[in-house]
Amino acid sequence: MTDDKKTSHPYPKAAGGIDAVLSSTRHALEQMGPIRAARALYRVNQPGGFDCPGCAWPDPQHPTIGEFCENGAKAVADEATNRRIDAEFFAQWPISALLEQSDHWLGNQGRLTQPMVRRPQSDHYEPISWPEAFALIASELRALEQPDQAIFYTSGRTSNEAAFLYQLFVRLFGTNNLPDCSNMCHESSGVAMVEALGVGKGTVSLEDFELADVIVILGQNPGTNHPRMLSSLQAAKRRGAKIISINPLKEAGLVRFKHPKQPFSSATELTDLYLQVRINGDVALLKGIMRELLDEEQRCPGEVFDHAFIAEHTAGFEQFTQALQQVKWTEIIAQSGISRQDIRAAADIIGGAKNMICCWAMGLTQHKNAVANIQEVINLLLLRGAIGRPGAGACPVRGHSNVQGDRTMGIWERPPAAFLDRLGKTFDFAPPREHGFDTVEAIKAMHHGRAHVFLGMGGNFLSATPDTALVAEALGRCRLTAHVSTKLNRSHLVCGHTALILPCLGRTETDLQDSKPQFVTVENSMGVVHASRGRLAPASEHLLSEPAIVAKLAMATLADCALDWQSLIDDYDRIRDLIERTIDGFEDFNQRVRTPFGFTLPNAARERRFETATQKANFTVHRLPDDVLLPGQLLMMTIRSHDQYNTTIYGLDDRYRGIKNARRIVLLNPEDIAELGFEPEQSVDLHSHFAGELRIAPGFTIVAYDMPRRSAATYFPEANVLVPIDHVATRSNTPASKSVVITLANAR
Ligand SMILES: Nc1nc2c(c(=O)[nH]1)N[C@H]1C(S)=C(S)[C@@H](COP(=O)(O)OP(=O)(O)OC[C@H]3O[C@@H](n4cnc5c(=O)[nH]c(N)nc54)[C@H](O)[C@@H]3O)O[C@H]1N2
Ligand SMILES: Nc1nc2c(c(=O)[nH]1)N[C@H]1C(S)=C(S)[C@@H](COP(=O)(O)OP(=O)(O)OC[C@H]3O[C@@H](n4cnc5c(=O)[nH]c(N)nc54)[C@H](O)[C@@H]3O)O[C@H]1N2
Ligand SMILES: [Mo]
Repeated sequence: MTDDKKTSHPYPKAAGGIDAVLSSTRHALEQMGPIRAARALYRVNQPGGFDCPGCAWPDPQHPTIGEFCENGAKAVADEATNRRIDAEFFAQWPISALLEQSDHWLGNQGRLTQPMVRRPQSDHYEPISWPEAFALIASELRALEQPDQAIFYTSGRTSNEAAFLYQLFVRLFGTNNLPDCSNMCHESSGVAMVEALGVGKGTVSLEDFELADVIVILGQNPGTNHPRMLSSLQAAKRRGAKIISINPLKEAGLVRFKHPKQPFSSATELTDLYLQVRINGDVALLKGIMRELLDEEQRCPGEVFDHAFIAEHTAGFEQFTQALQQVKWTEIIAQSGISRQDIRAAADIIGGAKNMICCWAMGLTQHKNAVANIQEVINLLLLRGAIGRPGAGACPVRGHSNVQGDRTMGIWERPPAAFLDRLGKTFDFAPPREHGFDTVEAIKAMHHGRAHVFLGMGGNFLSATPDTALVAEALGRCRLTAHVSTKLNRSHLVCGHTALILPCLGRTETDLQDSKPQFVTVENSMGVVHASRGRLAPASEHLLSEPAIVAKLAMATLADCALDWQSLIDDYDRIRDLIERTIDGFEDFNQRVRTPFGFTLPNAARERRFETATQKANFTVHRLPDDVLLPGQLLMMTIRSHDQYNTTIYGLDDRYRGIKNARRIVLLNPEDIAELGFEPEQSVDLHSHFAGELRIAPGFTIVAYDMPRRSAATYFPEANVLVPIDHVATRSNTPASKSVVITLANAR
């Protein structure tokens, strides 16, 4: 085999640098051409411009031109592409033939340009007018026996304005069936933090990163998924802060970074202590670190724990420390895979630092015991009094650019009663009180014939959810599936009886309503709400904005609704006025959001007010997880490559991991490969084992990789067929897609 054909290559010495600049330029030019590329990228994350559709990492208050990253540029290029899909494309391509194509190919065909319908039994999408499309959805919705038989999914790019109208429409229609991508993402963080701190959001701002002395990064790969975060980490390091990275893989972006704006400067070593924890070994590791801190505190009372904070602001400290003393070191070391010496080193760094921030993402949230993972992080922060103090706090790093805002707007299948009370009062109706379906429950409801209509506001429900084959059956049983989308994806190809594609404007595009340009608003990962204005010409004259689609759907569906939906669409300020009347923290919304950097929503925990059951921040006690791997079994995590945005595949490389031109790969420890009797570059089938059920994904190439024993890594969404629908996090119901038990078999 020549070197070029091999999937695995040495990985780069540093993340960022000139390669990042070259890669973003190549994607931008390929998709947009030079003029559109320059126009689009000039406006990203600038006051008066649009919010990057990449991740939810906040923008600095003093942006310089080019305030985006390689992967932000790819996200912009993907939306602002010059390529188009029209009616002729769908006439040429039967749905059955499109299903044979890869996700990469589907996404590369360009922007959707007009509404399309797939009639029952047909193998083709054909054009449909907007009024007919709305009438069709309305008639299917009105034909349901109960509103709870419809499902209204949301992905996290939807603006605050669209999200607010959408949840209002859905609740006026009569259901709380509002599952969203958050159910698969940071739901575990929300559940864990609400119980422990009284807020479901992070407690830090970007300025806190300028004051932190130690930053702990768990289960997150910012070099790929939040590249702008590396600038904050670099600045922190240059000030002398320490970084501890906790991750089974040695992610290049956590090791070394070269700022792409200074590609010829020297690289910064980011991580001081890299702990290659076993998959799902975090509870054990965190307990180990806290145990060391406790021992040190007992040796030097008052030196390690923040007793004033603990006494005044927390509950459950005694039970917590008692339980911590019971944990056996042998179990901590076996489960975490980290030596006592390294655990001690982490405790020394943490104990010696005044201000600590803990950041985390999917490596903690997508496990059976995800809520426990996050609550152990909170326990650690509480011991050090590291909540509600400058330079310290909890930082769950969100994914989609407005996933946090969508929740604030009420996209939530379990809305708090107080939210429904206010909504009912503002709009003079009785909102449904029963909790709706989350993502996993929605799949089961469709599969069992308890839900018959699926509407997706963005996203790619089929490919993003676990157990792909089962979800395909579930969607196939619906009377209607309809997707509001910018780009073609696999969810459009697995149709209900009737299926609709409703193409919408993207964030980069001008949104004219009643001949006036509108802007929308978004909330980033740190609770800052700001405006986003698209400036590019829309991909097609037939596109509608998301708020307009929701309003027209509401007008078609809700016969006796007194609300003047059209006037809301004519001027989005009117939507914002209604948000202000319904949701706390949005006082003078229209005025404050017009300031260059927007405004920050209140966050009680940041002010050391804990709106929990005890009115204190709660320590929580968790058992060690009881994962048992039988001989030959491995624990598999499904992760993102550098060339994808969730289910959108930009390319086939994973540069920071040295992978070229391959996505159906499985990363394994070299010793496991040998012990199991396989070889690198060999093709294998992956078998997933859960509760006596077997799921198979054929044809994965083995790649030897520096990672803990008995662990495996594959890419999402290719490996989603292996994630069992019932394998979910306790209490948050998030699919446990980072702990799937697999075995390897010779490829059939
Ligand atoms: N370019 C780009 N940007 C994105 C996205 C994208 O797909 N592409 N997606 C967006 C979205 S929606 C989200 S939610 C975020 C996701 O951002 P991340 O959470 O960074 O994404 P994942 O690839 O799922 O990475 C999880 C990381 O956790 C590690 N990990 C897995 N299991 C464990 C474990 O048990 N313990 C520990 N300590 N670590 C573990 C993996 O090795 C990996 O480094 O990124 C957002 N930004
Ligand atoms: N196995 C496994 N599964 C996972 C994960 C994992 O780590 N492992 N991660 C989970 C996570 S964290 C998340 S957030 C979910 C993501 O789940 P989703 O949010 O459902 O998926 P995306 O791939 O982000 O959705 C992409 C589609 O959104 C549409 N789109 C893009 N921009 C816009 C827009 O502005 N408006 C509208 N209306 N549509 C738009 C395009 O048509 C595109 O095809 O996946 C989850 N699934
Ligand atoms: Mo996410």
